[in-house]
Amino acid sequence: MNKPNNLEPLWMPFTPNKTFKKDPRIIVGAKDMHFISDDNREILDGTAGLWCVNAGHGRKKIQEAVNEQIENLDYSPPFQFGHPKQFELANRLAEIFPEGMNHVFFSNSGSEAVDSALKIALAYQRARGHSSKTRLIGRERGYHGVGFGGISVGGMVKNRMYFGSMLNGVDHLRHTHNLELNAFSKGEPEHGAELADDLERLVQLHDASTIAAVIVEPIAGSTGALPPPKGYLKRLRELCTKHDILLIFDEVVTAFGRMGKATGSEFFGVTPDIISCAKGITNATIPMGATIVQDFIYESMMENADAPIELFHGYTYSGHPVACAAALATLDIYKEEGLFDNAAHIAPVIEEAAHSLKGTKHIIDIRNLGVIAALELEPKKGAVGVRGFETMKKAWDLGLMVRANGDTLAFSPPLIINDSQVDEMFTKVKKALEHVD
Ligand code: PXG
Repeated sequence: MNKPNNLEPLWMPFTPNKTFKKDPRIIVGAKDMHFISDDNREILDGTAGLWCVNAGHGRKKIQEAVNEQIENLDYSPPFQFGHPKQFELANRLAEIFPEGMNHVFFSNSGSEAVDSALKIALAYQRARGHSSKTRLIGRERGYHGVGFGGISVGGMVKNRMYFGSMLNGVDHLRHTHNLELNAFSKGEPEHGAELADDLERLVQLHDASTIAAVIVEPIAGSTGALPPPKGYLKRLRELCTKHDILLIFDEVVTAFGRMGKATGSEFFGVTPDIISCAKGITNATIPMGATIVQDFIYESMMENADAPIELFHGYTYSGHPVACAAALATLDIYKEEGLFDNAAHIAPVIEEAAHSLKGTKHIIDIRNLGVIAALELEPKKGAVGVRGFETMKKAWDLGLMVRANGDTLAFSPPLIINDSQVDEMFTKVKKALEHVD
C-alpha cells in the first residue's frame, strides 16, 4: 500500500498543508539520482533531497553500517559515558575540517548545530572573562535553522515575524544580493565585498566589547543560493580578528563536498572559529549535526570554565551510535569514490548549463557556485512566490525535483550527478518554465 488513505492528522513542516493535501506529491522510494513517486515515476533529484543526500540515494554501505550498529549497540547515553564510534567520528571530522579545528560537539540537526555554536560562543566569552561580549550578529537573508537562536540571528522575515521578540541583543549585517550590479554572475559576484564593513559600523554602534560572535553561511542557501561577493568572507574574517569577535560559518549546506571541497571554508580559503554542519554528514540517512571549534576555544573552556562540567549543554542523542555509524560509512564513501573531486569536476558543467537558460521566460537572474545553481524568476504582480511554486509543481510532473525558495528555483543535486543528468535537469526546468504563466 503506497498511498496513505488519510493525510489529515499530519501537520507538515514548511508546507502549505491545505494545498498539499488536495494535490499531494508522495515519494515512496529512492535510488542513486532518483526518487520514485507513488505513481511509479522516476523523479530526477535536483536537490539532493534538501541539500543533504550528497552521495546519492540508497547507499548499501551506509545501510549495512546502520544495521550492524543497531544490532551491536542501539543506544548509549552521551552524558558521562562514551562509545567508540563517536570518538572515531570526531577524529575523522577533525582530519577533513580546517587546520586547528579539532574539537567536535554532536547534535541532531542543523538547527541544533547552530544553537550549539551560538551557546559555545557565549560560554567561551564568559569563561575567558569577557562576559560583556553577549551580542550575536547575523545577516539579513541568513538561514540558520528554526531554533530560537537560529531564527534570531537568521534574516528571513517569515521565519521570524510570527515568533515574538526572540533573543535580544542581536543585530544583522546587510545581505549581499544585488541584482542591479551582479545579475547573471558566474560564480562569486564582483560587487559587494565592502558590505562586510557593516561589521565595522555595528562595532561603532555597539562596541566590540559587547559582541560575542558573527554568524554567516559562506553561501546563503535557503534564501535562494547567494554566493558571497569576491573577497567578502576574507574581509569579514579580518574584521572579526581585528575586533576579537568569533566568526561562525554555518556550513549546514556547504560542508561535505557541495563546493568541491570538504568544507566551504577550505573552498574559500577562509577559516572561521566555529563551524556548524549537518545534512551531508550522514548522507541524510540518520539525523545528525555537529559543531566544530578551533582548539583555542576548547582549550580555553577546559581551563577556564566552571568545573566539573565545562559546557552545560547536550542532547539525549548527541553522538548517537547509529548516526555515528552512518556518518563513518558516509565519510568512507566520499573518500573512496572521490566525491568531493567529482563535485569540483561537475561544478563548471552546472555553471554552463544553468547560464544557458538566460533569456528563458521569467528568469531575471542566474547564479551558481560549486554544485549549487539558482534561477530567480520575476515575481507575479501581487503574488510573490506563486511562480516559483507553480514551476516546482510542473517540474515534478515532468520528472524533476527542484526546490522553490519563493520565486527562486534552487538546484543542489547529489554529487554523483553526471553530465547528461545535469543537462536533463536544466532541460526539464526550462520546459516547466515554458508552461508557467
Ligand atoms: N543552517 C543552514 C545554513 C541550513 O541550510 C539549517 C541551518 C537547519 O538545519 P535543520 O537540519 O535543522 O533543518 C539549514 C537547513 C531550503 C531549506 O529550502 C534548507 C534547509 C532547511 C529547510 C529548507 O533550502 N536547510
